[in-house]
Amino acid sequence: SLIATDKRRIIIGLGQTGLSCARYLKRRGQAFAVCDTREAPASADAFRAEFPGVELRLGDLDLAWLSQADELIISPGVDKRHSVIQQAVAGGVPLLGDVDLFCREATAPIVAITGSNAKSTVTTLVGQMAEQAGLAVGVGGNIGTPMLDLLEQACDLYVLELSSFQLETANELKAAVATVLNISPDHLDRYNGMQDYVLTKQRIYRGAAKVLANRDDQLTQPLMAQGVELKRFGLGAPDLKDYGLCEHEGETWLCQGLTPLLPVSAMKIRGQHNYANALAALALADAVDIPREPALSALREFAGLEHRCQWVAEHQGVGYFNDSKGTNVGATLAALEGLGATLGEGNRLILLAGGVGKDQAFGDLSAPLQRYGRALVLFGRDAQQIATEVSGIETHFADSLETAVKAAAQLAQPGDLVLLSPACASFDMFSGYPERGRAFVTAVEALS
Ligand code: UMA
Ligand code: ADP
Repeated sequence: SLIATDKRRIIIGLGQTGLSCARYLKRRGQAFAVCDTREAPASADAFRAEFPGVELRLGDLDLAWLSQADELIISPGVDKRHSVIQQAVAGGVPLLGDVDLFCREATAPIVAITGSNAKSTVTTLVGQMAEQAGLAVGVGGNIGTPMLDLLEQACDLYVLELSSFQLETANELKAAVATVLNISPDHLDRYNGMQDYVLTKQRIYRGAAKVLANRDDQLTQPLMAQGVELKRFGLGAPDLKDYGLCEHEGETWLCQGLTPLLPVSAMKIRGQHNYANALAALALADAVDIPREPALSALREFAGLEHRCQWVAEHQGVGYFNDSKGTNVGATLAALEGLGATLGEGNRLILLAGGVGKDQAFGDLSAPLQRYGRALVLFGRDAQQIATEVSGIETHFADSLETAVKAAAQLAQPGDLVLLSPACASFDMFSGYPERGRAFVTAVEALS
């Protein structure tokens, strides 16, 4: 139970974040209690075993109990607009999240990364750049490892992926460098419109020493930039100190100002969106003085995150890409546009798609397939529907992902790309997109 001599703290939410907060407070010898709005959260037994004697309240939130706390520490998945939480806050109880707890204690510089898309990719890249430079780097936040767990080991640098949920309660982040990579509509069930969502994302800039914004996305520009060193990245030719793309020796290069740094052909990740991600990562690395050589070396080696337009292998001159995470038409459009634009003269791509179509319309795939496609190979439950709605592309059917890969290998010519980006859920054939992606990799490996 709560000890009167200490601050009375209540952790709201018993998920990964709640558990990391509990471990953090226990390490510091501080008392706390925990609640979760579910009657039986999966981690309750584990919690009772790890924290014997600590009060755990389940089910509806109790206003009187929350109101006598000195601090409420809320998990990102819990909506702060919950009426009981709102009333407790109105009564004067401070509400904070793991970001504030983390920033109070962290002594090493923090690279703070948010955005609607590309967070995990850029976070991973900056982490690998720091590793290549020999730094002890802690990578965490929304990407997976709760950030408070990163405090258990000494670090030279922290790289944090922050969701808008986590940023809602972040007050003074004081990052060494902070970025909003891009903004497009998302999570609008949790915000009062787009402006609210944008302002939440912009909280990442609070107290930052340096800020990185996206030249091509006005909503990422800091609203209050006084006294802050501001850099920008974007796809066009950059201004003096900014990051962008330039033509050099007949090729497209990542560059800073007029200085070419790396030809995009030297990277395994492809597509304009990934060039933007590479530029952002490079700019962030520069901002915390990671040396150029290891940063560029990380860019050369990074093959993309698993299941996200991931380069898998080259077989007989054909590149194979796994975008099993492409579970809707929008994601597959991005993958087609991104990879299509990298095709050489006369080369085409073969798209493997299909599965559970979730009542989507597939006609929008026709235009990029006509522009970039050699063939479409369909599998899974809604293959026939997709074939009916997509036009102007040679179409084949396969009864498994394995036979789809074999068919694609037959159809492909040297220099072509084979892309698994199903535009569908996988549940007719797989346990989820990770299993589907692994099946693709296995089938590609079996080709050689
Ligand atoms: N809970 C309640 N009431 C609610 C909602 C949740 O009591 O109304 C409880 C849940 O039952 C759960 C607990 O709160 O037991 C905590 O859950 P949580 O949803 O806050 O999730 P965590 O397990 O703490 O994981 C969170 C992030 N999840 C969310 O923000 C939803 C993880 O991001 C993150 O990796 C982890 O912290 C470590 O930092 C996941 C995610 O889906 C990957 N993020 C969203 C996204 O990327 O779109 C934002
Ligand atoms: P997040 O962590 O923000 O969800 P990821 O790096 O995991 O982002 O990428 C998720 C998906 O977003 C990828 O499959 C890719 O298709 C798309 N994506 C990646 N980078 C960008 C970008 N710069 N702009 C738009 N979409 C992107």
